[in-house]
Amino acid sequence: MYPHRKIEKKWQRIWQDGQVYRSCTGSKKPKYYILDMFPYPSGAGLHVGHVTGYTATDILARYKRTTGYEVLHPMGWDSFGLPAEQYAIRTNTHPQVTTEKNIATYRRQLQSLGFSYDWSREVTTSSPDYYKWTQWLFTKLYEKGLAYEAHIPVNFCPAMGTVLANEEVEEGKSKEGGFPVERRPLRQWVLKITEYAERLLEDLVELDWPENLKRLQENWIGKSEGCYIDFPVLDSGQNVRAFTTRADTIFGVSYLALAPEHPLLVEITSFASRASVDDYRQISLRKSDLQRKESKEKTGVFTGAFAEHPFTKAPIPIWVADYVLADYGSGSVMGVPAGDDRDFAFAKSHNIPILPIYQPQQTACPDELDWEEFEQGVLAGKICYTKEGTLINSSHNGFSLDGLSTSAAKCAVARELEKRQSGAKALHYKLRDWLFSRQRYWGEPIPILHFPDGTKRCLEKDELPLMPPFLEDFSPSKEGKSPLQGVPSWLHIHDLKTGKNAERETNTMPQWAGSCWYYLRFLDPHNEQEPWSLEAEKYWMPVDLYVGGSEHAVLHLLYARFWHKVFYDLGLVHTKEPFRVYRNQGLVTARSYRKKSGGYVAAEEVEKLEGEYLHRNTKEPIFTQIEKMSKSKLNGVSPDEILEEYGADTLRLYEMFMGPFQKDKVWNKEAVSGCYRCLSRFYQGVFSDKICAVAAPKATRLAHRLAHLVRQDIESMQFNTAVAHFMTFLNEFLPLPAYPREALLMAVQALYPFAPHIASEMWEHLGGEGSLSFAPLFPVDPMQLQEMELTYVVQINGRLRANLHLPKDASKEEVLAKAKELENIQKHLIREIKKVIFVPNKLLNIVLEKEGS
Ligand code: ANZ
Repeated sequence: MYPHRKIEKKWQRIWQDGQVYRSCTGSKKPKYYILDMFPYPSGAGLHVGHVTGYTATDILARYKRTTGYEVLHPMGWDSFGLPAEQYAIRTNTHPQVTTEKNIATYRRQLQSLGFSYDWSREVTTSSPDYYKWTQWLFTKLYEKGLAYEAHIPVNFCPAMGTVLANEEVEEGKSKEGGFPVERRPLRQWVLKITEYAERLLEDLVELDWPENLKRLQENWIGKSEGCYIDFPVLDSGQNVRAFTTRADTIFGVSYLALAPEHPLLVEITSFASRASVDDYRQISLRKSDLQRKESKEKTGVFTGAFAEHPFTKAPIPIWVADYVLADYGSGSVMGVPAGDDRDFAFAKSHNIPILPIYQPQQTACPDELDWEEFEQGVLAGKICYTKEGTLINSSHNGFSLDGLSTSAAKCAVARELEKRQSGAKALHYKLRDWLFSRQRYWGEPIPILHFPDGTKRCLEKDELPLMPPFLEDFSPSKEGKSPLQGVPSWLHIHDLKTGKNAERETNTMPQWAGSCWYYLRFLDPHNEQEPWSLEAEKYWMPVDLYVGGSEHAVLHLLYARFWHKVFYDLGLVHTKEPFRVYRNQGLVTARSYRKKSGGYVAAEEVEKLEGEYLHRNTKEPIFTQIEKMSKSKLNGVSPDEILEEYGADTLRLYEMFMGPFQKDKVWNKEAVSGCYRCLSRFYQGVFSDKICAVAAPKATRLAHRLAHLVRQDIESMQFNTAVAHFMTFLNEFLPLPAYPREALLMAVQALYPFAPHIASEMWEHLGGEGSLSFAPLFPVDPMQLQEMELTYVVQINGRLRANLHLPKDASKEEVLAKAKELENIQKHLIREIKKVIFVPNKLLNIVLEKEGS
């Protein structure tokens, strides 16, 4: 209905050939750095779900340019790492080859959507001129003592032949691929992210990020304040030191439990218990932390040893139990069955006494229990009480907690422990150091040389990039060795700098490495002397808006914040945080079709008969479901399909019209054509003979109103309502007898960030001044917006008492405040207000207390 192919090609060529969206470092204008999460270029290409975020940021980038900002809007490829390598293995081609091919597809797709990226700044994490600097930054971390080697039990995935970070494992399986994961000790590189735990937590406060996302990071860091309590082991000079956040429960301790890895275990285990403890250890060490934490059954074995209670001096049995984790707190627990669910379960299955220490609070009684039953149960040690309350049965030799509240008791115990020198205050974080090595081919080689005498050194800047050898066979070995170990000519070298023979490190970095700093490389992507210049950093940082998927809430965003803080300490950046504002895009979902016998089928293979879905050929019944778009579920829609039929502007408009940006949305192909028709109608209007030079009041008012509403919506990222305003505008504007040019130019400008090709074509046709991409916005005349006031009905007890003229979308509070100013309302407010019912943009009903109440 309008020549979208011709128009879009034309403008894309103009933008690309003229490098129109190149951003200028150090310009006099205020800067706006708007960043997308760069994709890893998988073989499947983009689907329309990926495009929502990119469309939103492009709208903002284009809009900001017209409001006078120097905008940096870059794009690149996160092309190292597991997904790229897995794809290469599946298709039996070298990752270099597949990566290049996939990047070309992604670039073509993004360019055909008309995104205004500064393509001169494109970066690729797997290219040597990029990873040279990833390696160099690693050496900076190493020099700062933040990278170390350790033999640690790691999550090993035999199917993929690699180690995975905790974050890459879910319920004992690899997140990527769903393969079983087991624990194995391996020499690894680890980054000391824990040294930054407190700052990573503290600085969350100043970030404009969704609250739920901040909570996720907070929980991941998991700060716990508590204390260590020392329990002297009988007949040995040793102490078992337990970390607890509940020192108040000290009189409820009836056993101690050590993690199977605990160094004291061998020493204190009695002769008689040695065999059983040993067997237990062997079994436990094969389990992952997650399995150990989440197993319902709390297993364990008695060591035969006892420790002394610090206050009562009673002997306390010491057990080994694998629900106790080696690397949290001190790797041991003071067991309080009456106050902790895990300890309760453990005590029950091993016949350990349960010592009740709390008088429960009635408010803590669960709904399904009767209060009396609950109270009796807690007091008899038959029900575990994990809430706060008043302490009982907690005194010995003049030291008493009885009658104290939980918090008062915690303080009293801490003080007493200090006095007796049998404990200390302690702070713990759940956050673990970051396992930073992988036994893979397709990653940045870690730039370290090992010498025969056990010393090592980092490669220097002039020795980087350290490139991996070109391997035909890059599959991981089943023993967890890096494929690089199989290349002697690369592995063994004579080091010219030291004159010694050396062996190269064969581990590579995880896929997160490149994305920890890409936002900084965009600032200065061709710099050959340094990863970025301080001058560029000073001008552009921090990122003003970062948009991405919620799946990166913890990993990428935490790792990048960590590296950034290290850069800050090194004087490489001037802000403490990289991403000032962050917004999540909602998922795009679509209907998927699954056969009863298993396996998904494409929508084209399905027919609907009398409300039931059947496989077109076999007539087999089909289950349908709305799920996240993905290639594996065959419910992904390629932008290419839509581009061909309707063009980029329609796709962009529809992506935004689907629903609120930050909410999940369902893709509906039929609705795409509605957006296309809307653009066509506007196009026909603009290219009709109804254009006139004289202004007309209604047309002017409609245009100002549209401009005002759309700008407001863009600023608050409510893109769906902006599109709705545009549609309303068309419905009211197109029937007018004549189209004043000024009004049309204003409407074209409002449409531009959403549908830049068609808008540019119209701008040119109407003789708009200069390039639409940079034309300053027409000022909105507030006089033209008066129509935006609405009449609100004000009732008291359901009876009409007044009408109020107030701006559209006034809040309940605003309307109520205004209503209270009216005489006729004041007169009727004779009793207290019981409640206020508010129907936005319509009505306020004030309900008064009944007489005499
Ligand atoms: C006694 C106690 C009594 C505890 C009670 C809780 C409730 P958060 O708050 O998550 O930091 N703990 C300590 N070290 C552990 C380890 N290595 N593995 C498993 N559990 C460990 O958890 C702190 C609590 O977790 C500590 O407080 C300890 O149990 C347990 F009514 O000590 B508590």
